[in-house]
Amino acid sequence: MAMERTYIMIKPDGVQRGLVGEIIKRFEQRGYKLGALKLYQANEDLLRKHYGDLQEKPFFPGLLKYMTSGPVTCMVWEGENVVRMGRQMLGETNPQASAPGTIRGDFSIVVGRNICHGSDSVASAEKEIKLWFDDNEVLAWKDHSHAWVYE
Ligand code: DAT
Ligand code: MG
Repeated sequence: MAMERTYIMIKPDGVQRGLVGEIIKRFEQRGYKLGALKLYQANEDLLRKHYGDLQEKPFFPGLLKYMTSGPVTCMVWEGENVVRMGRQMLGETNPQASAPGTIRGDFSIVVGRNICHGSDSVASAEKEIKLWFDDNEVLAWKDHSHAWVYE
């Protein structure tokens, strides 16, 4: 299985509710490696690019308002199969369909306040990482626990 990168973002409700540390902790403890991290105020332009496929949806104006209502926390996480595993850790889009033990299943109730974003494919992860980070913000570094996480 190839090493992958995914784009994980804690949405404004997750930041406001003090869940940044909890969410970082879950990815760290699983064994994934942090590649980039920043607190960021998103604007509509960037969000239209990020959520390009949803622009025609009736909830899109509300989604823009929500996502620009305060800072988000932008992260790159790296590791084996991290795109799919990251989505699994987040839970379903609708928190009420999310199992307990997932981030959305543990910390949220409605789809319009679902706490976090995770890339849905390797291709969208690479696109989203480029969109939210400059090249020099994403770091390559040697993780001392690599040999203890992987065979
Ligand atoms: P996901 O975030 O699980 O990848 P998505 O890409 O389909 O889900 O939608 C992006 C976000 O848009 C989602 O996290 C919350 C919002 N959203 C999706 N469907 C919605 C709906 N029916 N009503 C309100 N917001 C919705
Ligand atoms: Mg999505």
